[in-house]
Amino acid sequence: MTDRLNERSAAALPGGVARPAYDRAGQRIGIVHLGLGAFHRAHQAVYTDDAMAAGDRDWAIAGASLRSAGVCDALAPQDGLYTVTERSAEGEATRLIGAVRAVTVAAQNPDRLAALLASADTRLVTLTVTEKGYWRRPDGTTDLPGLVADGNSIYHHLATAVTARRRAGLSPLSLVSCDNLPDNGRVLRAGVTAFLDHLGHAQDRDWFERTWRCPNTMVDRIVPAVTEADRARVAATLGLTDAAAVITEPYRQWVIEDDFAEGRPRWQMGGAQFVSDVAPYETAKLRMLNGAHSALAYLGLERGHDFVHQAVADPVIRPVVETLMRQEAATSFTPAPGQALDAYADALLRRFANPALPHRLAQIASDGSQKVGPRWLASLAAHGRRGETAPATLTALGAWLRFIRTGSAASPDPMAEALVALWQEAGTAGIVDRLFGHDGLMAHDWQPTAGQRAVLQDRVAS
Ligand code: CS2
Repeated sequence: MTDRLNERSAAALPGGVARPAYDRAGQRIGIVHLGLGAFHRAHQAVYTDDAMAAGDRDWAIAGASLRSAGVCDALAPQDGLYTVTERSAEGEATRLIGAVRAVTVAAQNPDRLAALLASADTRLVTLTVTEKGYWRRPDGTTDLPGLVADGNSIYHHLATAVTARRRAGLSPLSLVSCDNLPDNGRVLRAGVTAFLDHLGHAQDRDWFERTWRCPNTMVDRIVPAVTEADRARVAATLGLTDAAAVITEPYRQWVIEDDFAEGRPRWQMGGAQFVSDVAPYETAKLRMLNGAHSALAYLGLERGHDFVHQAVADPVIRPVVETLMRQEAATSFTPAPGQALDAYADALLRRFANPALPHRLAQIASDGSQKVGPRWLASLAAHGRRGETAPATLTALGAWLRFIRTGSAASPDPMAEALVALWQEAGTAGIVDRLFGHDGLMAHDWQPTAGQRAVLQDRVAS
């Protein structure tokens, strides 16, 4: 049995493992993060670690899981330390991350989270809570009854923070959504406002609207779920057990609207880009990367593949995905000046092909009802307006429709039950209209033209 990674044992790590280049103990907590999953540990925490290594102070992270205690249980005995291993065909590099200084679980200890959010040192909240964590209905409104019944939504914690900070005369915060939603900052702001309204907290709402900041961001890094074999390999590298290790690709990107209430770390030291308008980057990422990912997931699973690198090498699937990215997604919006979408597509195909980083299609196929809107439907709507069909995207959508017919235990979806019931009622002949036709369950993002409808109907049946 190898020893566990922690402050003390880390001193003996092999020289090849890079370590925090700053005094951890001297850093106060400046960021509270909601959703302490692998993506955060491989992304925002790494940029923050880079900023602190470059000399920034007091931006250490207190991470909160909303529900599950797994990550907290893994990180607490490790003093918040964990490693990030980047893997590619060229080899791998492992680095110790020191940015996370405290961990908690909101469902078990809401008061601890409230105290962190109401601390005078806290200046930022970052969030990775997945698409469904925003409680958006298919029509774009906030599902107030749903989140009120849940009782442990991001909005509960953020509204408590607004109230506590206003009453204590503390500074406003910046709320930085790092989830794959278009206009993620605006969506977050709308949800917090709606919940404060629901609570009847007019003064808090007013203060929040005037002073808090919710910049839009685009985040990107492929972070497959860690396996037992990964953990064993990391233990061999470290000579220590790391129960919170993450495995990822060398690539990472973070594009952020530079709109903060009380400063921010110099995340640019880790390569983050600050821009005035994130939209073209966010749209390219959602429709090209994530759009291709979801297409690979549903088409790939149907053809018996398990991983992204297998599906993208399949000669039946690859042309569909290339067309979806280059001819449909990339032409569905106006890029920023100098944004080279063809080169972006080339780079994405190379990243998807990385055999050193097996990425499960079932992981990507989960929560499809929350994902297909921004990934495919918005692009279909743009093409429909021009009288074009976008057949590759419709092929992918057809595969999703077949996928949700029976639901999948390996790829859960918050709307699974409703979708299975709809299929039972509507059958192959009716499902397209019941979902996307006038008054359809998902008609908000896109209603097909007659031409698109005919193609989709044909794809569902095939
Ligand atoms: C993936 C994303 O699981 C999914 O739906 O498409 O998590 C993807 O790997 C990241 O957005 C990459 O930045």
